[in-house]
Amino acid sequence: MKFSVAALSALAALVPHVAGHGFVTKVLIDGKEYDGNKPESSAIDSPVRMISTIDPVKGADNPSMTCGQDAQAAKLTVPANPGSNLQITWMSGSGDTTWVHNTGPIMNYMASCGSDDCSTFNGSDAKFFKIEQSGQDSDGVWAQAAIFQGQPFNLTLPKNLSPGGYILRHEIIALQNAQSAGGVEFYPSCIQLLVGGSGSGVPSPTVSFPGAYSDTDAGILVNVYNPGQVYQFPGGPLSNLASPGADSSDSTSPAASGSSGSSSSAASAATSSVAVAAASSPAASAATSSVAAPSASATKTCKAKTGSQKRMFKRHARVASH
Ligand SMILES: *[C@@H]1O[C@H](CO)[C@@H](O)[C@H](O)[C@H]1NC(C)=O
Ligand SMILES: *[C@@H]1O[C@H](CO)[C@@H](O)[C@H](O)[C@H]1NC(C)=O
Ligand SMILES: [Cu+2]
Repeated sequence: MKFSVAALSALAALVPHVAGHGFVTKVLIDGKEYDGNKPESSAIDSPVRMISTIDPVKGADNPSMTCGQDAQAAKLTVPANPGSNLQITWMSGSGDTTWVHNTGPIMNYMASCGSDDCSTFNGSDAKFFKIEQSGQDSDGVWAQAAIFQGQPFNLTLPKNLSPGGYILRHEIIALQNAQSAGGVEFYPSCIQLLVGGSGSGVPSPTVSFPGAYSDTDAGILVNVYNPGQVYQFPGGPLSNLASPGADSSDSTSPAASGSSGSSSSAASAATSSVAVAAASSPAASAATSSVAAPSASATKTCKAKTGSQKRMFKRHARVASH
């Protein structure tokens, strides 16, 4: 394993770093599509708060942990309902390259904007409640690997949300360098939603960003390449409003702890689509096995000769590069 990590790092040094991060380029809400805001351009009519750079947020105490790098309120707050289905697409570079990281969790939080429609709401005062978390399946493949393959992330809003304005804080954490202090990469992105319906849920517990994470949390300063470890999600437990099944490979709940990394039944349901998608094409399944652990198989994938595997190899090298 030492050998293959070193080999990947050496290969990664050949690849430019600049395309290595990214942003939310698109969100579908019950089938209605909205473009994201491209960093460093003029704000468009979008519900996605605009960030200033595709680079990751560094440091759990960084004010940009709220909604991403220097995030500005979005022009739109768009309709949604309790139980709405969202598809969130991440891209890298200037929005033309598939997301380049495959290691680490995806988590989703919401916060009420109070009497505000979110258009001026400052998320640093918000009380966020966790509605979903996705980790690894029983083979160690992270939910993020599907984003790496170009799939959107699918999210169902809680069924008992009270009506009103909400910020959805959707977050990818990239852990490929998280074994070193400060190596973790945070990618929060906020989407402004006006939730209708007649729900009555009062969320609990709630957390703040920054505040919910610490740089030394077990899920933030972590060597994900340690075999057999159970990932500990940061940010506390799922809130009472989270849907059943919103907890993918939860390692923090008593039921799942001590289960040596295997998923709960809800977790298998939540991540099975990843495995199915991976199995459906040889290129994808090569990618998945290469991302599960940087082992001998990853090195083999990198040496493979087909076009798609070569492309995967290039991306894989970038993944390891930062
Ligand atoms: C939000 O509030 C924080 C803390 O008061 C402040 O530092 C930050 O600049 C505010 N953000 C915006 C976008 O107004
Ligand atoms: C999300 O749903 C879409 C549409 O059904 C599907 O194509 C995609 O693979 C799903 N994403 C994941 C990560 O399962
Ligand atoms: Cu990156």
